[in-house]
Amino acid sequence: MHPVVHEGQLNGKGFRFAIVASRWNDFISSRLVDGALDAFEGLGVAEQDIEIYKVPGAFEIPLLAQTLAASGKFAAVVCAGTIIRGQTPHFEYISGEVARGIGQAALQTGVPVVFGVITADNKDQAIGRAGVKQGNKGFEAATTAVELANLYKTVKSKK
Ligand code: INI
Repeated sequence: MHPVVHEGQLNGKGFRFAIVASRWNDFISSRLVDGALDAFEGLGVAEQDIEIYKVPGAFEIPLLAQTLAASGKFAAVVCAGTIIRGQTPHFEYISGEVARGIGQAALQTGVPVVFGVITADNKDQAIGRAGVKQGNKGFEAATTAVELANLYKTVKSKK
């Protein structure tokens, strides 16, 4: 049997994307944004088709991501932030809420909202996930966003 397999292409040309980035641990989160921009550029997304929105902390990411996804302006939304266990006794609550909220933003809007948030035990671990290319969670999230933009375009065109 050879059923049809649908997979999103890694071509970002003509799609618009939003990045929601939090400022907590900005020395790491800004590297995630750089990684996302690097991936978008490599996949052919035009600079004018990318908008970056900044929020104070990761806890603020889901609502803005959901609002942007619901706006109909973007093919996908990339979320970038850094939550470090050692910095807060609320680590589990914040991480859990952010992950749940980002997932819910996608489900409630029908627009891909991609999880590019680092949840790490310590600063070194977080830095290790904000390196170059495949070692950068922002790069990975933007690549996922492009793939999903293409996949959903295929799915919607088949209605
Ligand atoms: N926000 C983060 O993005 N990362 C963290 O590590 C963090 N810690 O450690 O507390 C953090 N807290 C702030 C939170 O996201 C909200 O901005 C704040 O609670 C206001 O709602």
